[in-house]
Amino acid sequence: MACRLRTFLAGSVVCVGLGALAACSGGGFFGEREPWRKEAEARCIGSGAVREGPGVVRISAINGPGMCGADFPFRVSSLGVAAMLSFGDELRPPGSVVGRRVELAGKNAIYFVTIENCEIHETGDVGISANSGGTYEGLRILRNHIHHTHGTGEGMYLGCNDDGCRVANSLIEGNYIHHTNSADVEQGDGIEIKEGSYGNTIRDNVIHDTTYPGIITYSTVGNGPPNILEGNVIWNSSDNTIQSAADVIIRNNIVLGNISLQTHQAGSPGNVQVVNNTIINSGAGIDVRNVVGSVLIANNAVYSQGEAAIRLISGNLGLVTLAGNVGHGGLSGGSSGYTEGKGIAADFVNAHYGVPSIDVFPRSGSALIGTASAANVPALDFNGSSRTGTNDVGAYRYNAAGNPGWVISAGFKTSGTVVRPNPPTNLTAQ
Ligand SMILES: [Ca+2]
Repeated sequence: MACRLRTFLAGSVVCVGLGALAACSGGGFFGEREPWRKEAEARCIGSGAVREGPGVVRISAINGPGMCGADFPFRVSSLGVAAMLSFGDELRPPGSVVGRRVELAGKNAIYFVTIENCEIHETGDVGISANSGGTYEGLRILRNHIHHTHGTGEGMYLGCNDDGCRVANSLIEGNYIHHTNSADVEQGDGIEIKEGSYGNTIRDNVIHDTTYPGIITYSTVGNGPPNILEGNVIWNSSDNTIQSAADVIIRNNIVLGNISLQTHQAGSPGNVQVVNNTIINSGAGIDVRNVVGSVLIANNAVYSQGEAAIRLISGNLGLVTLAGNVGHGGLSGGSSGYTEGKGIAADFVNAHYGVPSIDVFPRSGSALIGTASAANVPALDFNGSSRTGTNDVGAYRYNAAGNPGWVISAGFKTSGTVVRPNPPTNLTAQ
């Protein structure tokens, strides 16, 4: 599969100018692209900030209102530069992906960059990073294969510590990330969404064999809407499998490990929803510490071999709502919203406390079928199937004919039965 990196005038100087002018225009929705944008693009190209060449070629105009369209978009495709990949203030062609990382670097801001179908491995540091600019908005990191990182070793490192920069309204979808746990890796998170980042959707990624968490998110610190983690599969993390501080929706994931809600940097659990996940672990399935705001834990299938399935440990536990959870191991720190199931063998087609091969689709007669809290059932399930008219616990909507979707395996998650709506693209950066 060809490695494709596409950028629509990602130079920060240009985009900051566009953003500022968009704000001055009143922020309304435009059905057609405003003429001044074409003029601004032409001025940018005329300034020499963007240079065409063998690896940077002009492609057809992209129709779309506001900042979504581009009259002079470029495709960046050439490989072989000795330095790390870098986009930003200077638009440069990408370097070799093998042995080097992809870095999105800009002093001020980067918007609407797509990194798609790349294989990134044997890196000396993280696989893909976006942590030296101001705000990165509208990134699309799709179907990349990232593995065997080194150094700090994260598969993706998106944003900065303590809201020093942030990734916003971006889509991280369908990537396969594994073995960020080499002996020389210092951290090795699968996907790390740093503090202050907001409005990102991280979905349908397959992540396994990580040193630090498979997916970790921090607080948005009030910058924008929560991040959404959905439809991901994660196993074999040496740390928490999913860890979040605050401002997150975690739904329809299959977690062969645990979910931990806990304080990190400025964030503590609040504005959190953990809904319709399937969690199977030798230890506790869900741990909740230092609660400071609303936490909803609903309709999860949580099977723990040796501990409580759900542990409410510390903070203002009066702010935690539990409803419709089913599992094994019991509930600690709460009194309702959890029911003991029939056991891992009776409730799933073919599950065990371990790694794939595993099939956590509900078995006929499962305690998961029809027992969810109806008020908290999401629109879709792990496969992207509609849950309308159903009421099942865990990541899957039950189907008597069996799992209609992808079988969990060490590889890319192939598409479900419907295409989920993408995050908004008609965005105006401030
Ligand atoms: Ca890290």
